[in-house]
Amino acid sequence: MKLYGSGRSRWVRPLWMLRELGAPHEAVVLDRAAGDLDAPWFRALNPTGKIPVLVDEHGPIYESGAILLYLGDKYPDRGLVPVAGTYPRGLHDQWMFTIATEFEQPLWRLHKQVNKGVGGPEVGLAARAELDVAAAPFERVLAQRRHLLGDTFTAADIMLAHLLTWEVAQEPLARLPNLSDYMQRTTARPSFPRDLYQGVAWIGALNSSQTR
Ligand SMILES: N[C@@H](CCC(=O)N[C@@H](CS)C(=O)NCC(=O)O)C(=O)O
Repeated sequence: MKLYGSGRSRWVRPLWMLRELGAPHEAVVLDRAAGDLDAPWFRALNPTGKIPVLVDEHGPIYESGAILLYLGDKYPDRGLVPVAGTYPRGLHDQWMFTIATEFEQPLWRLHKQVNKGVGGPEVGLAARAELDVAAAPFERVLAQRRHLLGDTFTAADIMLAHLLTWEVAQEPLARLPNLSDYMQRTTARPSFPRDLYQGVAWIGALNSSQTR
């Protein structure tokens, strides 16, 4: 399998997943500044021109959440995704979609407003308010569980934890102790692509919580 992406973008999600699975793969680093995402060969893999893209013997697949589910199903014995058709799988996918549609969206808008000037301050204010609402159920659930589904670490945790590593998430995280602890705990896993986070001050900042 080949995984295309770069940096600390959403390709961290499938990279982390592949490492959790112990699945043989080649990580292909693209040069976004050089226009790799616009190259015809890349558009043939993903017409949206975005990373990550996974290519296996069947062909390309994009959308980070879809890649995680695909990989989890491909390696069922590893238990990173519950078996299709079971209630735990329903709950797992419920979290995946909640993360992608409710949590990621305001965070992404906030990132674009703060770091790229997309929209005025009112866009940032609205995104922050939406984010508080979206984070509340996660903060409550993680008061009682180590991971979203309980004791077991799953692909949904990769989706959520990666979002929590974004710079723009750090200010809200300071008010969300359970999510903050969870981010430290999950990114302390040996399979987390820590090599991509050199110099990122908030990763590994709360050493005491990593032992929980
Ligand atoms: N919903 C998609 C979003 C993919 C996405 O927006 N990727 C960004 C990087 S994190 C990208 O490729 N942006 C285009 C660019 O950098 O030009 C997913 O989760 O895979």
